[in-house]
Amino acid sequence: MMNMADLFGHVVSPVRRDEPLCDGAVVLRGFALADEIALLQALDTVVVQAPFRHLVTPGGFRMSVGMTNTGPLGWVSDRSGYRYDPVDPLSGKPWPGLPETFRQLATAAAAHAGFAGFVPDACLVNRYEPGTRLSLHQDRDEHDLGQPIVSVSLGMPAVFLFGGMQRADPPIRVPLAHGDVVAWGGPARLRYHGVLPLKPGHHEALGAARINLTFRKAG
Ligand code: MD6
Ligand code: FE
Repeated sequence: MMNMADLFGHVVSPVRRDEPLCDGAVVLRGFALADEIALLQALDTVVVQAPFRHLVTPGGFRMSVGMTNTGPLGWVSDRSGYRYDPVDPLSGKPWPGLPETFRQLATAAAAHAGFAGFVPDACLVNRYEPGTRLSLHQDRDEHDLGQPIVSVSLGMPAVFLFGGMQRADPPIRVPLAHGDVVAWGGPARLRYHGVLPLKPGHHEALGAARINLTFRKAG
């Protein structure tokens, strides 16, 4: 993270900007930058306990995104379908506990976006390498679709596709960079979305990877 010092050498907060995407969805530019070090440290502790793995879709395709989870519930996919599970199928143990920095960031971002009182019980961690993509989908496996989703981008930049309520609705392209947060809910909650294939590159903190944290209230 680059901290900008003012003329007197005081460190001031990183640039933050709010960019509404539509009714119910907003990009909070740089919202996670102030917590960068703590977030990356907490991420390390999570992936040591629950490493990234490539899940299989119900149709039998290996997802190109590497995934893991932290929090009481984890999103998993296998031949039997999609579900939230309190147990990591790889270890047979509960998912790693939700780091306090993660929870605080998600709650603060949601409140800033107009969703006060958001308390996530699931954090899906996605890992992209150059060439990795995420096809258009809706997030609809959560019980209460009245709860928003908060998404934190770390590492290499990516182009987020933000579509409409039908898969065929043409999506807009939203560039997302390290530290950007997207919060969405309400009328936007079931919009189709995805990620274009990651371009080759490198990020100073994470190398040739993009990490996305999506916080949900799943149960
Ligand atoms: C990603 N994000 O940015 C994938 N879903 O890597 C998502 O699928 C997503 O960013 C629901 C809400 C926000 C998201
Ligand atoms: Fe999604």
